[in-house]
Amino acid sequence: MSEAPRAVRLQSVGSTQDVARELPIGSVVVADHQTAGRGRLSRTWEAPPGSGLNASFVLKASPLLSLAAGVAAAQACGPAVRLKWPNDLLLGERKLGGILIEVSGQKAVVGIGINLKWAPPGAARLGIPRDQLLADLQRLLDRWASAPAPEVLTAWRALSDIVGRRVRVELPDRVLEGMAEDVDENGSLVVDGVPVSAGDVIHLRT
Ligand code: BT5
Repeated sequence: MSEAPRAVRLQSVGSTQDVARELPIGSVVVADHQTAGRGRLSRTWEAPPGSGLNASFVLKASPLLSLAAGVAAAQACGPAVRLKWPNDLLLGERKLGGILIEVSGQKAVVGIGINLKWAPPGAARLGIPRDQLLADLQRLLDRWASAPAPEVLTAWRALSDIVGRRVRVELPDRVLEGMAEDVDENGSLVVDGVPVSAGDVIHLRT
């Protein structure tokens, strides 16, 4: 018999990702504060206690989950929020939130951080109640994680303004500059015909 999903609320934790990793698919972990919140590539996610949403959702791994999670998070935040590949949430060109996906086997732990009452200098925040955002996020993640790939790609393209722009992509081992042509069915960004699966994008002015 498979284990039942859990909803865990914590006051303080190192990272919600590490608690969620041990739980079955369908579980969610939310914390008021993370003492070691993390971003991608060993970077730090900063948020004072009670200042934002720190949540990790355990979902079934799938190739387009990263884009599906981005669409769900952007829609949960409201119509002004846009996506920057791979998965920054932007409000007025400033970073409002981020998504970290860690996969092990069949399981993907989707960590979402969104600034609500506080944001670091240069970043954005959204003045909405955390629990309402969490409920919307949960509903939209379920919907988009099981949506057909063409629908996810269409929704992601509509929420991002990257396609058709010149970009510089900082890859772990090199820098690539060119035209962002599309996102493909693996969630990769296609730059001058080359699919890129991990990196940071800087939009260049034309
Ligand atoms: C991300 O990484 O944007 C993914 C962040 C995911 C955080 C969630 S919270 C729940 C779950 N548990 C965790 O431990 N993590 C997840 P990345 O694209 O690597 O961006 C990290 C960079 O964003 C940092 O190096 C800072 O420059 C910047 N940053 C840090 N905290 C921020 C904040 N609160 N708002 C805006 N930018 C921030």
